[in-house]
Amino acid sequence: MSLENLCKLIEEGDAEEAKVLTEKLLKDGVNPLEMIDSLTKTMAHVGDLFAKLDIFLPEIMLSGEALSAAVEILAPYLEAAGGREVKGKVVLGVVKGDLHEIGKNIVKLILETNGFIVKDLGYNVDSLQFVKEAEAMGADFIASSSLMTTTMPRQLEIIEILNSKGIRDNYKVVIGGAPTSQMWADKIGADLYCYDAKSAPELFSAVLAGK
Ligand code: B12
Repeated sequence: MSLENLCKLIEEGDAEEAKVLTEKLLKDGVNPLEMIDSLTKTMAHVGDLFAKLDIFLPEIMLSGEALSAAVEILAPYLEAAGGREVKGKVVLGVVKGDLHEIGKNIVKLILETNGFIVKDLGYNVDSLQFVKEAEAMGADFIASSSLMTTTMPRQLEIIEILNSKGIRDNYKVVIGGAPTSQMWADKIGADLYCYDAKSAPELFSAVLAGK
């Protein structure tokens, strides 16, 4: 049984078998970050099937649940690999109107296991709440996830609120999520776009160091 089999189980939405195989692959020494990469690609493929009407919402939901179940098994293995020094404070959430939280949960896990303190605001988070929570926490980063073209403008809204309060320079604004891009980050004036969760710790540190 290989990583390919695990991807198949996620696609089929078989959470129970996915958990068993995730455990087995980890014991066989497969890198947990490599697993997350492959599973993320599988979910993108599931999304394409949905877009083509080859599958419907219940199937996506089952795949999402299976992926979350696998990530739960992966969590302690990532934690074991993490560092201890505090590298920065992050307010993280999924923007208003958007319920896609799996990617955000992975980002949280990877940041935390790499020495960042993360305040997880959950999903469907009002733009003003990102800002209020960042002020309350004294955060270094405001990081938002958007999975739909219809909710991406909320990432701009967060920056507009910071500008209107005159506190834009107090925070590094980070954006992520499948439909977002470097081009979108440049357009809205975000400090950082992250393509995936794996690269987040290094990129966050570089942006904080002004590199
Ligand atoms: C799973 C899923 C769902 C699940 C969500 C379950 C959950 N608890 O999260 C359910 C079934 C609930 C769902 C519902 C809907 N969905 Co949906 N869904 C998906 C799907 C298949 C996968 C998303 C996912 O979890 N991927 C896996 C994770 C790990 O990847 P990721 O989120 O991209 O995150 C990675 C990176 O992007 C990055 N990252 C993400 N965020 C951030 C943030 C920061 C700060 C950083 C640093 C990095 C980062 O790190 C992650 C790991 O590397 C996508 C397809 C796709 N291509 O994305 C469609 C998709 C996003 N959904 C879509 C749609 C249309 C819907 C619905 C409207 C369906 C409907 N008709 O009701 C509803 C909307 C609900 C809402 N209001 O949000 C469309 C969106 C189209 C658009 N407008 O852009 C997509 C693209 C499918 C499609 N091709 O049509 N969905």
